[in-house]
Amino acid sequence: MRATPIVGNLSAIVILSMSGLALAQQPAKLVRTQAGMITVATVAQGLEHPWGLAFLPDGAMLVTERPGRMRIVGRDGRISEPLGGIPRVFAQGQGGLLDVALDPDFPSNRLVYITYAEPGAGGASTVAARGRLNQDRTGLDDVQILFRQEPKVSGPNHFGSRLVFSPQGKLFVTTGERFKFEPAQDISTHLGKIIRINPDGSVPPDNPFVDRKDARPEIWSYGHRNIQGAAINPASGQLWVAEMGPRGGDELNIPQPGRNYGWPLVSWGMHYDGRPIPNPSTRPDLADAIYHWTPAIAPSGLLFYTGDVFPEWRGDALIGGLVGKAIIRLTLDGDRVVREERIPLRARIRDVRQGPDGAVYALTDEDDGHILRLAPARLPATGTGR
Ligand SMILES: [Ca+2]
Repeated sequence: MRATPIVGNLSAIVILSMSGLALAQQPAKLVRTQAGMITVATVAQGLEHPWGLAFLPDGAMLVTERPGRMRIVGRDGRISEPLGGIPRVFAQGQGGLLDVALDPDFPSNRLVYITYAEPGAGGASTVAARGRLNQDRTGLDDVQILFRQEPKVSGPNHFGSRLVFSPQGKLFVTTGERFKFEPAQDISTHLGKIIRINPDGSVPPDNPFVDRKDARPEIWSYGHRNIQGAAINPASGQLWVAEMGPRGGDELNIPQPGRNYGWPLVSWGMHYDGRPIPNPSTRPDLADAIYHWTPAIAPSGLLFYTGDVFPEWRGDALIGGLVGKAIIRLTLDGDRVVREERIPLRARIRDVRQGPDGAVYALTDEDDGHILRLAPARLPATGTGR
């Protein structure tokens, strides 16, 4: 589908009245979508490669920056100093401080979960940890590692790293195969896997490989390449993931326990050097994607929209596109994708989240990264948008 052009700008005064934000730093852009005109406003900027975003109960945002910092961005757009307590990260290439998520019981326990690339003997690997946000919100206390991907390997690519709580209170951690290909098929490693653990890091006894001596018990599913989009679909309660393909072949999967998602045995894409990955693109003994993209969008960030601000989007999947420089909106019929729309944002989109106000927030993956807020345009009666 062709991208819709960004069609104009609103004055800052209009933005302030629409968004209620005190510190909108530049005029919002107007973008035409199938649901009508929307505004894309910058809530905050000057974040260095922001990666993960989690809303605190009061509407402020915890935001990670890939070089290894976490900050709180207030509802007014004010950006805090870096929080204390963040472990040292492997900040090279795609590595660094990555996702952030709140405990489902955060209001009572103040637990914050993070993923990051951890340096160590052999190279680096993806780690999930948690700590307690202190009362003055200046740092995480008592940070403990919950999951450590093994083995550590060299190279700065494919750390996966989304954190998702299931409705049953289990914690999913997505990983990548660290650009090493075959280990995604080897269930004695954590490379190219979806991990399922209890919030304290212990292994749930109903994980699919707990009884296999040749397997890591934390594994939920395998044969994945690099998963940077993940969310629970509230319609089914199931985990959905958006996964980076090689050259083309980005995938949307609904990972079932113990199943093999095929990488690198099969793919809808090609190797970067143009060599084909053996046909066919899927096999009956492997789980296939429910949807795929060629050319690649490079999906990062996945949200099922449930808010009131965009009634036309309710139940849809919104996916950030790094290469796509857009939010990709998928209309669903059960577990099937029936329609796709691209909402052009002219920036690499790293994460997509729904705010407590029902608006859609996105992070741009740039040296000067922005938090964007998408909301319907409510033009003045004499508006210029026609
Ligand atoms: Ca696959």
